[in-house]
Amino acid sequence: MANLPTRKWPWRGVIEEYRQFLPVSDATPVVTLLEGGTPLVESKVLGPSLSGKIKMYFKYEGLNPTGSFKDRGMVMAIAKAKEDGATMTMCASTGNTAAAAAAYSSAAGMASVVLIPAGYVALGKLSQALAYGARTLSVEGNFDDCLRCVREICENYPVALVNSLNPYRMEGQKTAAFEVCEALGGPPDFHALPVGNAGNISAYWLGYKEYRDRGITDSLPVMLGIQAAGAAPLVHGKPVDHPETVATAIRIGNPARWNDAVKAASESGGIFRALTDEEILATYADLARYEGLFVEPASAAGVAGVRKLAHEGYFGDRAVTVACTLTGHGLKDPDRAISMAPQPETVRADVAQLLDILGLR
Ligand code: AN7
Repeated sequence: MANLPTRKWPWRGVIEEYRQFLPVSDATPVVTLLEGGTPLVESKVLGPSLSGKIKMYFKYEGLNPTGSFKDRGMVMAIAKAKEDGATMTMCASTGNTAAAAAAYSSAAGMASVVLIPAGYVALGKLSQALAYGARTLSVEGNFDDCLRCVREICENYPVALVNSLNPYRMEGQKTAAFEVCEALGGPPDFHALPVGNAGNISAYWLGYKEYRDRGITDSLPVMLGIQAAGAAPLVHGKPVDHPETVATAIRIGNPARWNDAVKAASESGGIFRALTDEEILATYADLARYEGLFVEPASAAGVAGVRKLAHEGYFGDRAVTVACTLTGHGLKDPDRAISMAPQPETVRADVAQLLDILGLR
């Protein structure tokens, strides 16, 4: 039987809530912005509209302090870097890692440097890196080029690497799996999420296994990793030299956590699937329109994958629960939202005209 903990309000952030599961001690500085504790929302429209007996849940990670799941891992990476005496952090990023690194570095009194691929970072994320005060360098190259530079610098100079190669990132991010188990009274049957650098799928798998191994839960989910068709190295089994997708967050051709992600899928009996940009954007629009959940494009990939798999009969006829991580907030990419919807009409401040337009008289 599941042996899940109960939690008290107010939420104290992932390090305090999960201290016994994390490599922290009294010497580890507290740098929390009260990340984690995000809602697991049951799907009211998209899930019930699928064939089969699927109960779909959304782990809405856009409600973290910087608007993405990255905060869970970043609080750990930054706390440990501070504990080790670092004064400068560095990361490569498609935007969300940069926002989180910049915020937590500032909160911990450290300088941060973020390398982003020029022209391919959504506006909201760029605004965050700048506002939090990161030294923001726009690199002529893609994410993979940025990460190569960061690795080389951090190996040879006193700068703390806070990409998901940093093991503390994985430790923090695994807490999302704990929360899903606590919300459902056990793990879901399936867990779907977008995969870019492949840290998150690896971290969820760590978390699910840890709760099971400690006897807190008694089963494991099947992990479903969803990539964009133009950036699907894990689906093809080889790196992609020139990754392309409108879901810029997952525009990554050579994921750093490749082996761990493959392990998560194979150990759990799961799969990687590629979805087209059109499929991802259709679900992106539907999540906002029908569920009231505004996410960034990449964040819709997991849900889009589940819809596609359901249409193919992947889940069969038995009753199953499927958790989907919505990794980042819709406000991260306002340009995409605006380009996909009708533009607002300009009207006079005149009630009669408004009544006519709205068909109310
Ligand atoms: C919204 O910020 O890689 O597979 O540099 O921002 O753990 O990489 C972002 C990744 C999914 C993929 N959804 O997660 C970065 C970065 C959103 C993301 C992913 C990212 P990983």
